[in-house]
Amino acid sequence: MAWLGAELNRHIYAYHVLDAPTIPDADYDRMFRELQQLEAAHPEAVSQDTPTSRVGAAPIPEFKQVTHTVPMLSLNNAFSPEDVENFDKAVRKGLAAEQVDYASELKFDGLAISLRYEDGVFVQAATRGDGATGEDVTVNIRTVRSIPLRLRGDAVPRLLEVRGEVLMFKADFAKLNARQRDAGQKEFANPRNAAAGSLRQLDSRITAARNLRFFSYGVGALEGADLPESHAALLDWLGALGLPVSNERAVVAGAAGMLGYYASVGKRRAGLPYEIDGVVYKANRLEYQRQLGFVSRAPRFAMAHKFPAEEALTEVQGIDVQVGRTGAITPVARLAPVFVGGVTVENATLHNEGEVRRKDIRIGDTVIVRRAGDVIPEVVSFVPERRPANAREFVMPTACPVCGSPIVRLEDEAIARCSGGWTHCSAQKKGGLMHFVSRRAIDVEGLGDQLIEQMVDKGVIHTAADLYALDQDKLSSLDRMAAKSAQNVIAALEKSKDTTLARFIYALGIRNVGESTAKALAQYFGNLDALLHAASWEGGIQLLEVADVGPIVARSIADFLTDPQNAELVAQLRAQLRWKEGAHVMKAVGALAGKTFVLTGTLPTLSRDAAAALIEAAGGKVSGSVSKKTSYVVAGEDAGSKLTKAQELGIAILDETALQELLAGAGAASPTEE
Ligand code: JCF
Repeated sequence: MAWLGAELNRHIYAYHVLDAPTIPDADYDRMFRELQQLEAAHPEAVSQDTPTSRVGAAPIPEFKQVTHTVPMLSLNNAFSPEDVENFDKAVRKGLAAEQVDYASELKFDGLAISLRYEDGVFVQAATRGDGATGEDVTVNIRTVRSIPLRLRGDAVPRLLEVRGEVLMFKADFAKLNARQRDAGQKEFANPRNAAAGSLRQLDSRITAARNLRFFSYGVGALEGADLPESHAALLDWLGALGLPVSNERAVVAGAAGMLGYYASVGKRRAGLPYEIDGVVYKANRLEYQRQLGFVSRAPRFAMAHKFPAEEALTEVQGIDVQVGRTGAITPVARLAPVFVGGVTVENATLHNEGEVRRKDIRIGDTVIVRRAGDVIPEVVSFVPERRPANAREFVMPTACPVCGSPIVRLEDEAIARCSGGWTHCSAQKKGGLMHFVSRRAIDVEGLGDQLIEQMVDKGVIHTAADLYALDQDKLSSLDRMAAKSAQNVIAALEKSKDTTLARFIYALGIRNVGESTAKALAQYFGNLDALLHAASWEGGIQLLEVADVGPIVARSIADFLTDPQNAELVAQLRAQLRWKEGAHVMKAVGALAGKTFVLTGTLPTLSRDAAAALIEAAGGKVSGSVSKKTSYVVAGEDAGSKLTKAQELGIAILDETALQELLAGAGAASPTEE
């Protein structure tokens, strides 16, 4: 039992703290079950740090209160560079020091807890509560796999209280909400609430299913060991004891160093796997921390520098729909202006009709609006207590508010679309043009949204090709268009003619074709004709050869490029624009590389060309005649002499099913999937 427990704890540490799994899940599960059986038979010998205690336990009636031996502090907040400079000034004054080094770390947006280890064994966990007393969440915290049940190493202190933050990663939050949704249960507004809701479960088996994480950031009570010299060394020490410590930290010099750290974290904030609401600075030397001491409930030696809040409350004054460049109809909440994520927000997306119903957002509701990074603001949820009696439900229009065409929604698609198309619907026309000229597409500098709107409304342009027919005369008929500005627009259009195939493909605004797919297509086909040819042949099956192009994307490309109006536009544009064309080289990479196939007879579902395309997509070659070099002959109904020859030469013969199996094994994209 002791051996199994120690082994399992070692694997848990490797997996959850080091992120480096050491055994297959199945082996782990087998050992785990064996330990559970032994413990059931020998309850007197169950170890205090047994990994089986991590699955949670039967519900408890209530949480007990815990009095913290060393109070859990809060931090003073800084919101501006001046606040940080004043903090540094006060610290230097307090220490009579020229310059001070600060340990800088992330301020995780979770819940503060305190973990108690006696002789290296985890014995208690408590929430922060009011800082003096919290709640006993020991059984719940046991389920957090990255928290060690026994500290590592020989020199463990007699008593150690570790302070840190429990949180939920963004990906786990998204998965949890998807599960809640499927189960018809309430979704959480953000990862912080999800973490809090998961930790404060009287039934710890629920906590066990939620994948909470933990990062340590400090120490409370300590006996039987000396603290290191600095905060940075303290965190290293906690890491060496087997506790999770974030490595997103730095020691920086003075106010300039702190502001530099703040800016660098701010840039990476959206890409971090968890949410943070700021950064924390602490005078790095613990001796300095002792000298500086505390004011009321917060330390003088530390400061939290907050990022602008990403969520705020405001009122929904109306819900309209917007028509995107692909005709997508998006419900948009019109909001009472609110400052969130560093800007004033008046509109927030509700994504689609299903989302409005699911979140049950009504006109008149008070809602949580979220603006994270540069992502468009969205409505997260409404506040039930503040719903007025006259709150009105949103009604999805049946006709496009811009062109009046019917709004259609395909089965299985969340998005409703205007059926007018860009030729009919000026919203789509404008959206398509704005996308075409945008910086990452054809890049026409200084041709703004308002100008495009005006030109479409006045009928000066209809398509992207019309842009290149603009002249001084046509432009000067527009409002706010001085001769100089008109010249600038013409010069920018001229300059934009030198482009790349990838930019051109992206600029077309084909549904599901973003920048990276456009690049992959340009790279694979090398020239426009090869792409057009692939798109027009067998429903675009050849497009599947391009990495990352699946059946849905291939269908969008084929539909777009074979539409007569789009084809004409492409022809007009290629006459205006210039890019370097390359050869279309078929590369023989993939699991069937080096294998030669011969097709004969009629296959039950695949045309000969489609079968050949699939084989080539997996790197194989298709040849017309059977020889000793042939790897496989694929034979269908009415196969003739090629089949006979293959039988004579003893070459492997496949039917369509066997071919499909071979392709599936080769990981080739199959058009019958999805
Ligand atoms: O990550 C945090 N939310 C965090 C909170 C980090 C810290 O270093 C803290 C804290 C709260 C109090 N330090 C103290 C003293």
